[in-house]
Amino acid sequence: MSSVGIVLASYGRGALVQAGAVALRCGLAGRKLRPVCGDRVRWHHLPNSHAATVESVEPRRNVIERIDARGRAEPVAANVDRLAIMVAPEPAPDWFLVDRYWAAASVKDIATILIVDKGDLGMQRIEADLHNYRKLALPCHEIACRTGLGLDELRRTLADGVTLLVGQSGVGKSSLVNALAPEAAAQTAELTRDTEGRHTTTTARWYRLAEAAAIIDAPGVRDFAPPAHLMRAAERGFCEIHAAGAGCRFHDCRHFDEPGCAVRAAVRNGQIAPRRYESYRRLTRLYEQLAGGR
Ligand SMILES: Nc1nc2c(ncn2[C@@H]2O[C@H](COP(=O)(O)OP(=O)(O)OP(=O)(O)O)[C@@H](O)[C@H]2O)c(=O)[nH]1
Ligand SMILES: [Mg+2]
Ligand SMILES: [Zn+2]
Repeated sequence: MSSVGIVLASYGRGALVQAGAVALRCGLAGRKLRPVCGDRVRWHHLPNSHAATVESVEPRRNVIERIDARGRAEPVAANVDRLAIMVAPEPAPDWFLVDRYWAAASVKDIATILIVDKGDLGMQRIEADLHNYRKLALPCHEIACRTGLGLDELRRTLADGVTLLVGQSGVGKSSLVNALAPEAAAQTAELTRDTEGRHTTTTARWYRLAEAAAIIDAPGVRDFAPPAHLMRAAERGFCEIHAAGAGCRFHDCRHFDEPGCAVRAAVRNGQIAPRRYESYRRLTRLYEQLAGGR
């Protein structure tokens, strides 16, 4: 007899699976099985034993991957409905990281929102960048986990579907998860007893928010980028650059130094924020380096 459960967290040689009301530590039936946080998996109890095993991974609707330093794709979470990128006035935002996350989600047609935490510290320092993202139609939610500001409205936004929460270390992702899902701390405590617990800080975790809603607290990886096979597509993630690119002389213009480039013209006349253009160039160069290094 096997049942289907959701992977709350995955480790090298096992996974924590939501099995009815309990979270169950499971081994993996085969070496090739690679369950990811958010996966639906078939699992069963071994005969005459408390041990449980993941048999198979159900087909995924999508998977969010990042590339590691060597350019290899590494899955972060599966079956995601929404990407929530978190920033705060402190630590100072890495906007390049925000742009890469947004591009990765756009490529996969996953809705993206920006959550701006620590409203109690004041938003002046980052207001200009926030203004630009709002102009690009990226929904921005200003909150403060510490005071509760904006949390009710955010709760309504996250009331259905699975949200993957990403962002730099220290922006407040886990604070938000604890504010939205009060039982999250209990699940955390349980995980620390896992034999492979040393991996938990680098592992995404799935928490239920409501009957039809969940949130995944992801580790604050700095080198996140969409996988290289999505390189051309990633350009589409920079919506304003993609739109302006329709006016370039060459249809395969990279918008670096080609003549008749409408994107660089738009940057010069202020229609495209130079910082966003710089993000685009950095991502493109990163891919070229990775391709050259193979
Ligand atoms: N002033 C202020 N501090 C906050 C707020 N929300 C969270 N913090 C603080 O920010 C710090 C980091 O919060 P975490 O929730 O651990 O950050 P994180 O994004 O989960 O970090 P990693 O797990 O390392 O990726 C903590 O000291 C929190 O108390 C807020 O609204 N205002
Ligand atoms: Mg955290
Ligand atoms: Zn161009």
